[in-house]
Amino acid sequence: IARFAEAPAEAKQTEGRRLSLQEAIARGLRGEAGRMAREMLEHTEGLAMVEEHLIPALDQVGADYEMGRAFLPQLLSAAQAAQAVFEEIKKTLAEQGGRSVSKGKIVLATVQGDIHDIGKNIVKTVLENYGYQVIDLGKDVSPEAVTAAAEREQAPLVGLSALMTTTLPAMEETARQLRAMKNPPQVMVGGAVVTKEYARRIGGLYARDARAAAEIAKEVFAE
Ligand code: B1M
Repeated sequence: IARFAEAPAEAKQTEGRRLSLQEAIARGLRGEAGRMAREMLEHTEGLAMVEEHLIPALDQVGADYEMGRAFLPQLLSAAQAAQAVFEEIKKTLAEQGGRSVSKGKIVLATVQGDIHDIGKNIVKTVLENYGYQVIDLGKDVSPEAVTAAAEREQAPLVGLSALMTTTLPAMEETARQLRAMKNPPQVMVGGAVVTKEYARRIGGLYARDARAAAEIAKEVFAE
């Protein structure tokens, strides 16, 4: 894969100089990325690291994948390296966060057909960090399972994540089923393919990133 993806040329460019965290993630160097993240966290804020290094690295691998320059195993190793970085960020967030009082319950899921959960997991950690109790249903969750959980938990807010154009219909259907509940919760939607307009169209509140998700939660629970 490296040969066909012209990785040797790239490797030459970085020979003799230190890799950046973004490069370590993009190349799927899990151990290296985790170690660099630990060091950087001594002087960089966790969420800034997500925005400035983790997301750009995955965007780069995603673009290479789309152009046929990277393949699924590389996408997977980059995702694993990103997860190692996020584990380090989570540790520091846990040390800073005040979790003792729950400000309210939020049900969270990646929609049916979609197994991308890195973004959802970031949103979950940030919401927990802000003091919310998050019921995480995981990934590839059916509209019925989301609705059943919202009902069972009596959660005023449900968060849905989708990363693919092909799974947007599942998000729409889930939102539709949630709206049809007797006491419908507010629905917050996010993920790289979701736009403000799309969110409005399906009756959801649009969260661009994890910080925006926390802002929305604040507003919903203040009501
Ligand atoms: Co895949 N993948 N992938 N992938 N993958 C994309 C999404 C893709 C755009 C790549 C590309 O072609 N350029 C493309 C989708 C194309 C489309 O739209 N149709 C794609 C594809 C095609 C696929 C497969 C189909 C590949 C295959 O099997 N042939 C397959 C899908 C399987 C399935 O889901 N059924 C697949 C698999 C995978 C991996 C398993 C290898 C891995 C996922 C690992 C995992 O999640 N555990 C993976 C990865 C890593 C990506 C990319 C490279 C990165 C996604 C990511 O984690 N970004 C992605 C390309 C890209 O995004 N540029 C791609 C970082 C993450 C922090 O950002 O999730 O956007 P994001 O979250 C942000 C915000 O969006 C927001 O907050 C987060 C933090 O700021 N947010 C929310 C997200 N959810 C939110 C919810 C909220 C609020 C905010 O409230 C509820």
